[in-house]
Amino acid sequence: MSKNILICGAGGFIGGHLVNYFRNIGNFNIVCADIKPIEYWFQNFEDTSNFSLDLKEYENCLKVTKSVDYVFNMACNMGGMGFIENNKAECMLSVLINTNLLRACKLHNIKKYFFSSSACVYNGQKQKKTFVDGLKETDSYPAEPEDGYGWEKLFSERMCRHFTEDFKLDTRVVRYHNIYGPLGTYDGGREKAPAAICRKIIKAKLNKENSIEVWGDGEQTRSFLYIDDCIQGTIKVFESEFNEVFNVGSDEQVSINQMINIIEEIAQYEVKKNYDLSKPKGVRGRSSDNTLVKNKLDWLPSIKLKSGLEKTYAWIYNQIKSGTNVSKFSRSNLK
Ligand code: GDC
Repeated sequence: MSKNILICGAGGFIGGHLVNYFRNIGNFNIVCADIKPIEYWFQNFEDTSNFSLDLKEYENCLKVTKSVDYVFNMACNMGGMGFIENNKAECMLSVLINTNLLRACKLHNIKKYFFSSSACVYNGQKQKKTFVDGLKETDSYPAEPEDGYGWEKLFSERMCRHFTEDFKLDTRVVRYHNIYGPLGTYDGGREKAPAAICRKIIKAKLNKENSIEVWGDGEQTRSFLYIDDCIQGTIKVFESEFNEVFNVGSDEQVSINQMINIIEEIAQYEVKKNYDLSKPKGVRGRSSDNTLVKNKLDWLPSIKLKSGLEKTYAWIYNQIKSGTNVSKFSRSNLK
């Protein structure tokens, strides 16, 4: 018997890849929902039921969760540091999406609910050095998450937990650590560092310019997870029997300068870095500790940063060269 799956945020980067994953497996009726008009979804397919609607509204949540077995909530108003640092209220309003989806899932007796949380829930005090120990799942408390976006994610994680405890709704939660790859945002203000740096180096190369702007001093560190690993980790957690929170991230910690060097190598083009210390920088150092996910689920990411960046660079290069840009939709059009 085929299963009915709802993917919220299906027009976004991770959501779009997840829809495609289930299409390739087959035997699923896939319902897709996203606030963006369908023509602006990163990936949209004719063999899925597609809805463009605002999941902050309870009635819309009721509509799309009807007759569904499993729900993936990948929907939120988000972006890289440039977006989340300057749009805290907008980010926090995503609490309505998760809250109303949970209420609708409870009413419709959904079998399992997945919530996509973020490394931004982690306590800022543990991210003050450049190279840091990987963040363990327990490092989110005592709570001092990223202001705005991180607080919403931490609160919504907790809401999932209480829907499980009080209403027996089966939930799964993961904390994504900076997911990157093709078919994601690379300009317009919401892009994260891997896509932004690829775009800047590609443009410099094409326009024969010799420098790029880098936010901060470039010594801040992150770990980046390639989208294929992200989907594998997501499925692993979703299918598991454990309903505690798991990191889905890489522990290959690099400074932004090191990542730039890798992208320069891929591009075969060197640039001078103009460091702008006034731009949003976020935490000083961040990486994922994967002990729990390895021990409990026997899962670790497999794609090295260089290899993921090669694919990402090639996709962005083709987008820029061909003048197409799937990430051109601006949500301000919706207001
Ligand atoms: O935007 P992001 O990838 O988000 O930035 C990583 C680091 O790269 C920051 O210190 C930023 O200042 C630096 N950086 C340097 N140049 C640039 O041109 C640039 N653009 C961008 N965007 N950054 C640049 C993210 C959140 C996400 C998500 C993940 C979870 O924070 O924005 O919403 O939840 O975390 O890990 P980052 O890693 O700080």
